[in-house]
Amino acid sequence: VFKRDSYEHRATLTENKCAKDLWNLMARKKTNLCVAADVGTAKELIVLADKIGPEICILKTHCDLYPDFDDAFGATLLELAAKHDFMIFEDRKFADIGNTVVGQYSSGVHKIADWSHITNAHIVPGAGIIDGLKQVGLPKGRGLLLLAEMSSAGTMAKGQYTEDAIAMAAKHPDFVMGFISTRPSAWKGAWSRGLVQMTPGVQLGGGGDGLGQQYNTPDRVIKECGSDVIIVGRGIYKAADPVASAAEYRKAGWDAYVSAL
Ligand code: 5BU
Repeated sequence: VFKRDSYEHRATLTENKCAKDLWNLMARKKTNLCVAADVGTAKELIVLADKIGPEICILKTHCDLYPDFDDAFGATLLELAAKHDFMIFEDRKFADIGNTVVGQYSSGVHKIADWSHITNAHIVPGAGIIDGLKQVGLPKGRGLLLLAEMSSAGTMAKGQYTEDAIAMAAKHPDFVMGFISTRPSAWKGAWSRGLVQMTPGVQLGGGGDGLGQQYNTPDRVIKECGSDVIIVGRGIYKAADPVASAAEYRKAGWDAYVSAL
């Protein structure tokens, strides 16, 4: 078991507003469950978010999946986030040069920076991508996750690449709020405990999906892999009863965290 500090304590170790808000939210609401709401339409997403909102700390979106995305999308989600006390994470995985991501993050069709508290980026372009996203996001109090590892089979994000992500995060403690990771308990490089570790590829039954996704159980992700937030998609929104399933994942994630303190 990877021993950890409480979420409350880790809130005091970050310089990023979003990370501080998230640590405090998780402690207050007693949930470390992020739902990946990869449903077919924005309409379905909004219905789902209203139903499972009480169970989650974060609603993760892929806004380019929804054919009915419109200008009201962000405001509607922000209302639900306030109503149910959760944060929004657009899983955009930015991957371009600084100048291009400034436009992709702030404007275009989706105007992500206007409504998403959290977003993420690949580090493959080098540190300029962080400078670009930070120019847009920091004045709005947003937070950035770096993809230090991925959950998919054969991922290139490992070894030195992961070490480089850790080093880049350390240079931007005001804006980088944490990582997407799969096994931070095994990392060699030192990283600030104010940073949040979020892990996708979570399902109670384990296994995979035939397209490279690899699943770990909530218990293993939190206790053995050293993560802080479990990200669950199909395990919840494809379940016969998504609300009951969200409650089950919430309990599994929270019990694992409490037992690792
Ligand atoms: P699933 O249905 O629980 O497999 O959904 C996982 C979600 O997490 C989905 O939205 C992916 O795009 C996302 N994801 C991932 O699965 N693996 C990664 O390494 C990253 C994101 Br980064």
